[in-house]
Amino acid sequence: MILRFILGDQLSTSISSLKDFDPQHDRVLMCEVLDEASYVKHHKMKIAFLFSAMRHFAAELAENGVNVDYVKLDTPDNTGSLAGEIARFSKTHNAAKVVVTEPGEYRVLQELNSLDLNLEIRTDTRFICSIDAFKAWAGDKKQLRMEYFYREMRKKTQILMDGERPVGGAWNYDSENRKPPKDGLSVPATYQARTDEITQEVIELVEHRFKDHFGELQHFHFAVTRQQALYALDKFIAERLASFGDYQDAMLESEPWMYHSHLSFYLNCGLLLPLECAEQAENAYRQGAAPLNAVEGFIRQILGWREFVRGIYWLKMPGYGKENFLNAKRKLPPLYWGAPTNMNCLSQCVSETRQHAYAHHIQRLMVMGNFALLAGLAPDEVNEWYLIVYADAYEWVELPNVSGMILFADGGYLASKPYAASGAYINKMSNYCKQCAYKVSKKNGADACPFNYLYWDFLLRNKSSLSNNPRLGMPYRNLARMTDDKIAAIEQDAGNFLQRLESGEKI
Ligand code: FAD
Ligand code: DLZ
Ligand code: SF4
Repeated sequence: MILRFILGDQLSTSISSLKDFDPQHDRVLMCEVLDEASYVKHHKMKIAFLFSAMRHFAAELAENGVNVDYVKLDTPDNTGSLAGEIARFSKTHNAAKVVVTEPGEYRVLQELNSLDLNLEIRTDTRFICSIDAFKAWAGDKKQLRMEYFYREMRKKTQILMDGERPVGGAWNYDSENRKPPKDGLSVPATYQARTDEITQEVIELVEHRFKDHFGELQHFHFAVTRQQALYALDKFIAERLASFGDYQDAMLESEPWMYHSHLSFYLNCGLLLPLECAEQAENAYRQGAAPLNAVEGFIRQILGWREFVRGIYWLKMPGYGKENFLNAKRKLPPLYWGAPTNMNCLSQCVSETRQHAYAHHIQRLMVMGNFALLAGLAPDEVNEWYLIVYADAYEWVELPNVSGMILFADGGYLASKPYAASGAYINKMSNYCKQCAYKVSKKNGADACPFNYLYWDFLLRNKSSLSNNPRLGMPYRNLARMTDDKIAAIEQDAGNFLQRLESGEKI
């Protein structure tokens, strides 16, 4: 018999490890293990979501006549590790072979490879670009650019293409996107799944076993079955996609979901497939239900960014997590865990993250990420935070976004310049500044928005590493025109602020 091992983020019946499954002889193994639930202290909602989705998936396989061994966290014989459970069940069933689809994390791949048994690791065909194909595309390029990779993915999948040409004549309609939020926007409610008995049992387990982990469970509403996830996809296409492009960067107080899709949880654990999401968006465009700028923007996130960061992860591991181009060393301040702060934008984003294990892209990038970059927070601490707090976080997608996109820790391999911005950007794209104790219009002084002086101080501090970057020519020229007094005021405000941050004072 062959033992088919399915990881918690491989909940797709089309997963390659199930190909050629023989229902007469083969068995499936799935396990909840303490090692995976606690190697970082994941958000409570993330654990509950994954355990519930795993239990539902195993039940569906069993209903379809598959012999499944499902190990719950509290099962007495549970060895607590993936390798331990594979070895245990391989022995129990006297398996001739164990078949698994390649995991999403280097750490797990190492663990699988440490097993002393006949193991076959198969390519994860849910991704559009295989790890080898990405390596071949990257070749020995010094810098990789998502835009060119994305065009290849459009050609390969023929999504949003008219033969050889992109639909509408352009590959990218970003210039039509990213409008500030309008007053009185009425954002549709996100999909809310009913909590069934399986989910309720898991919520109680998580409350009991992981009570000291960050996060709340009250608002649990995620889809936990493929059917529910498909419904969430339909709802996004019908109700939000048309405005996705326009409000992609917009942030509003008490509107955590905006016009984003909220599908990353399902895509990353396998309940949805990337290609079907992109195809459904394309159909909406072809039927006139959503404009091209929105549809192309959404498809670019999935065919472009998602595949691109995964390719970079496997290309650059195992060293990627250790890179620290800007030599950032500051510890993660307690405000990331919910300690009170007067900075309203940070406070809003952390509070929504705690409630929902979700924040949309621009909150992750331009608020939490921008602050981490400007304050010089250490990449390993920032990476761990992002891996913990978001229900869609697995290292293959989290690490390149954090080390590459927000912290510029890879020196520009993934992004052509650091996404550093002053308070003016946050003020333009949100209504956070209206309720803030700081004044976004003030550049210096005790009540000035800290993003304003931290932005210039970041450029000054990192001059030797960044001033040659052609995309930073303009800010460095502006800096060169500043008077000595202005520079001294920036350095003094930033120095005071960072000292207070380090001492744990409320900032
Ligand atoms: P939408 O805005 O609706 O986008 C549609 C889909 O596109 C997403 O579901 C996602 O699958 C994909 N996508 C969009 N942007 C990216 C991106 N930059 N990288 C990879 N896929 C993308 N995404 C994760 O899935 N897991 C993470 O751990 C994660 N960590 C991030 C950390 C930082 C610092 C930043 C800046 C981004 C991170 N992202 C991560 C990317 C992005 O923020 C999330 O995918 C998105 O917010 C999920 O919400 P959504 O499904 O509503 O996305
Ligand atoms: C994130 C996670 C958690 C919390 N628990 C489990 C688990 O109990 N069993 C499991 O198979 N996977 C779990 N995962 C996902 C893994 O930690 C890991 O991120 C992925 O399997 C990598 O592909
Ligand atoms: Fe954030 Fe500055 Fe605006 Fe306050 S004023 S919400 S700190 S950007």
